[in-house]
Amino acid sequence: MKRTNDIPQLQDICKVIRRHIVRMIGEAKSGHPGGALSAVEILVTLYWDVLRHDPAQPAWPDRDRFILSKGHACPVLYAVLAECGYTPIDQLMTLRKLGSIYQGHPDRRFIPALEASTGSLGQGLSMGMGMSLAARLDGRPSRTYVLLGDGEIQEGQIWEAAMFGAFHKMDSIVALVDYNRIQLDGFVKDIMELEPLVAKWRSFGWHTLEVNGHDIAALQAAFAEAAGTKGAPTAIIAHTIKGKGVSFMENNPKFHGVAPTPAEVEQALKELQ
Ligand SMILES: Cc1ncc(C[n+]2csc(CCOP(=O)(O)OP(=O)(O)O)c2C)c(N)n1
Ligand SMILES: [Mg+2]
Repeated sequence: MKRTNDIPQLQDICKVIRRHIVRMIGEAKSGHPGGALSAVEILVTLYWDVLRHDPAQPAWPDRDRFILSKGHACPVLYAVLAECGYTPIDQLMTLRKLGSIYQGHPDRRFIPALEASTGSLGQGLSMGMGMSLAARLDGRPSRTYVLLGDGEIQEGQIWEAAMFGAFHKMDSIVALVDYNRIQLDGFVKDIMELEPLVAKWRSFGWHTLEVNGHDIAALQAAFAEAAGTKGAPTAIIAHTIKGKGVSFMENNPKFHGVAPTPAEVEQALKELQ
């Protein structure tokens, strides 16, 4: 892979990733397109520009860690890991098939480059805290980034981890909330409202930023600010659109966990030229 901080180049990579996501889930005939598409700019900015990592040495002890706590969105992570060179691109279309390394939720038994097996929502921030604390105790420079869903953070374990992070001054961890405003079968505001969300994270002692999660320059600035923040963890509330990039999936709760039909895949790929 060739790292870059150039926005047009990163946007081109996002398009490649979105095309993989749509094709993979279409081929599998099952999966979660909406929350994979909403997180594309976040993962691409991290993997191509921000994270200290090296696909040639996945076990490098000083690497930064990324945890996809909202594991159901794994097609975005699989496409990113494959494009970075961690895993085979030519197997992406085996998503969710028996024997595939690309299972329906991320599984470290099949992909050692994953930092965590996820999919049972609510656990990723706690795992990230452990990794961050271990890096501190070992005197390593590693930073930890955890991507959470907005529906996911209705879980109590998230707030236990949030308390831990502030109390232990975990300034090497960043919690990202993919604030696409839709959870499994409807809008967050109708199921269990999170607002005032920024005030919640601040009241838990986190340095808290709000960005447009599809604006790569804004994400780069937020990651830089997080890296410069000492004595407190950073939360980045990323406002996103579920299904981003595919007109009929955007902001449509149906595409949380429904695969596109072959005709819908074709239509989506036309839109993602
Ligand atoms: C502990 C747990 N409970 C329930 C589920 C089933 N589940 C999968 S996705 C999802 C909704 C997640 O919504 P959100 O966090 O907003 O994800 P996104 O919108 O980013 O797809 C639920 C309830 C799960 N995976 N884990
Ligand atoms: Mg959501």
